[in-house]
Amino acid sequence: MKRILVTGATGQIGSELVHALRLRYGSDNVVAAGHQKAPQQSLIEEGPFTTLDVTCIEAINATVQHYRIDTIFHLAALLSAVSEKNPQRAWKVNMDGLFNVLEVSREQRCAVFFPSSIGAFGPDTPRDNTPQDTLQRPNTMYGVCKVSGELLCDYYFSRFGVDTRGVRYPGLISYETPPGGGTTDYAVEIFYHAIQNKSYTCFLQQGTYLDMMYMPDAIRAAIELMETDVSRLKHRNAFNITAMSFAPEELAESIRKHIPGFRMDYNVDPVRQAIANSWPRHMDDHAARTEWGWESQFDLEQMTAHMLTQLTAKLSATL
Ligand code: AKB
Repeated sequence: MKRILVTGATGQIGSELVHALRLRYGSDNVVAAGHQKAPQQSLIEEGPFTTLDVTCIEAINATVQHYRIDTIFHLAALLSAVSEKNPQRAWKVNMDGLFNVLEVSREQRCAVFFPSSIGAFGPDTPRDNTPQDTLQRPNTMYGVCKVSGELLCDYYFSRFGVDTRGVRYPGLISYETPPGGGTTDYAVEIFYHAIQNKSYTCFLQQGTYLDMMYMPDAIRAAIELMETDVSRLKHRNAFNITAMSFAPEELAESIRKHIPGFRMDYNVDPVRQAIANSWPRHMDDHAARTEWGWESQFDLEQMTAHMLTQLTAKLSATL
């Protein structure tokens, strides 16, 4: 990786991945690309930023040629709840976007990182210790796009030799950029509400266990996988990775250790609850551990403490 393009750079993962890649590979060598959302000041100040619509293959091609890109982290996508509201648009952005990136990468010989998700699984998948290779019949448009994306990445490697790699991310928790329209967003929102109001109304019901990860682990996973000597990889795409699994009431309890008066009640959103009910409770990530040494660093308590400290400073609040 010498010259890197990050699509979806203004999003939850992108904004932090760009920063980490720039520290590692040099600011001028990492091009941040966003589309509709206004870019954070730091994205523009730190290095090159461009506007890029991933549904336009000519625009991707021009960007890759202009900046002499050799690696694309393709993050531009709609999240699960938003995709359910507008499945047609989700297909266009999530699938056409990926297809365009892979086509340009085939022609321009770029490596590609594609983030799949726990959303690539469905109600028939074993929900506990979800195996790396198992039944995948998702019943959401987001999931259909993710599982198709995993297959498409495998295909572009086996058919055209494109160096595609990727992970299945769990719900991601971060304080820099809020997620927009996911099913696991409650695990981020809760921190803002805990700090600002000492109470939160959760849209998933008690007992909804889902895999989760703190953003520093997620960023490290993407970079480590792309830097791994490829001869170590048996799988290339869609590695299960996880760091913790908890239900909303356990996250609330963890926050209460720092904010004793914190209250949580529930107003369940049936759409997001149905999506969550079709996802794994806890994935088996031993393939990632053995093939490229994946290891998480933040558990629930460490993540909660770090989130509260960072977000309190960001919001200029006191606990
Ligand atoms: C979402 O909730 O849509 C995402 C995901 C788990 O892929 N955070």
